[in-house]
Amino acid sequence: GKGIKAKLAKKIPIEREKFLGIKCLHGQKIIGQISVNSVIGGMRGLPLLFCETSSLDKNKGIYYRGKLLKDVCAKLPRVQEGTQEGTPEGCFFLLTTGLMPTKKEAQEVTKEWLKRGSVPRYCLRMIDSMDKRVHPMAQLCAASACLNPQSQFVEAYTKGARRADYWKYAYEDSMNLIAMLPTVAASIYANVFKDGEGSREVNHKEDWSGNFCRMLGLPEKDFVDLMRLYMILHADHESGNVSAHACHLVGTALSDPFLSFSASMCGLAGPLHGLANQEVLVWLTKLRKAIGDDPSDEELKKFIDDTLKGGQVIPGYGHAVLRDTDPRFVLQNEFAMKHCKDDPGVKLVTRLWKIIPEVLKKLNKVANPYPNVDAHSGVLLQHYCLKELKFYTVLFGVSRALGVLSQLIWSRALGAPIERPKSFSSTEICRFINEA
Ligand code: FAM
Repeated sequence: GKGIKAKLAKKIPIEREKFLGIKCLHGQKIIGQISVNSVIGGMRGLPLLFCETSSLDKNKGIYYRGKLLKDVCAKLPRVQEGTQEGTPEGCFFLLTTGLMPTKKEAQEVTKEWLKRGSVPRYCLRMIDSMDKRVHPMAQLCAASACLNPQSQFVEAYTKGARRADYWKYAYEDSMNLIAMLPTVAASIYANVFKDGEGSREVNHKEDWSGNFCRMLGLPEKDFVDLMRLYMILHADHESGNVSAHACHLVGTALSDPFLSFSASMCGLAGPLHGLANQEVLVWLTKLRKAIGDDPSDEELKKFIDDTLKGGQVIPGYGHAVLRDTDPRFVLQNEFAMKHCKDDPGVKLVTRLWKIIPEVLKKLNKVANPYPNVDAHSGVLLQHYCLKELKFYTVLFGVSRALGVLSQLIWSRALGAPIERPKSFSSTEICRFINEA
């Protein structure tokens, strides 16, 4: 069979068998320990979650379906004429099915999304009625949630569908939601920043990213390529980060994919998660104002020192898991070197990549002194004239949909039960401590 659904229909029964086997034979095996710190410290690093689509290795980097991100980017088929990047459509095929798509298979996903891309009028009316002061991320959350009357999952569930079939409806809803996201996001952008000026027409000659960029009013070929790359790089990051976990958690209540994605975006909107890319640009802007576009190494080091002395962190540096330069930073830098190496912002980011780690290492406490994904994305978006910082997290969110919804389909396929960990009061924790 062709297409993602056919591939899933073949693979899911096999994976279910495997799962059942693991559960029956090894379900009681202990693979971790829970400390008091785990309970009160955000469950950091606890081996608690299941994720089939992607994984992180602290030294080797990020894997999508067992393939290093840089190989994923190199191998995804180039679909449009003249493009240098693979497509997010192909990436979604990989994340859901675990298989690298052929060119034709990636094109099929594009066709599917074009077919499903028209946003119901009532949803666009709701977006249009929003006050401009509502943050673009809050608008994205509202818009995704309000699409819930479209849910085939809700309809099937209400009619008493079999549990074994839930994934099929989760798949349909996810495909429809992803297909609609460029129009939803571009409408938010037009309303908040361009007095409502902008197209909402889906052009069937363009792919998902091409349509998105054109609707944003930025149809330049290289920017579309950047968008393809950006959408691939930000898609998936295991299942323990806030946006992925929020989607999964809400999904286990059998809330539909529109609501689950909305919850995911509420989490991405936080300053410790999706908002960090914005802070990098704020910091770089301050730096350029203070010491200019072409400062000496000494001036840069002093500016970095002053930031640290002021009690602030260097935004875009460090990572909770990775212990080397974030591959997503490297891939964006490779793009920048190909397309806009003379851009002053790009030059600065590239120079800082050498200088900041040396300074951070001297603090003797930073677990990872190297840049993360957020250190680079802003200057690239600025270069192509997407200047509105408040919109950057929406781009991240559109991309993240690919990962969290792939995970959601698999959660329904494997019958992930409702999440319900046990909680303890401080009195109970003290009792544990006294008993230990
Ligand atoms: N600049 C200065 N100090 C830093 C630092 C940085 N970029 N990164 C870590 N440290 C400090 C950190 O504040 C801590 O100091 P204290 O013990 O005095 O509190 C110490 O180094 C150890 O922290 P860590 O173990 O290296 O980092 P964590 O795992 O606790 O936190 C980050 C990881 C990403 C939150 C942290 O590195 C940070 O705040 N970075 C800057 C902000 C940033 O870029 N966030 C975006 C992360 C991105 F990947 C994303 O989620 N979108």
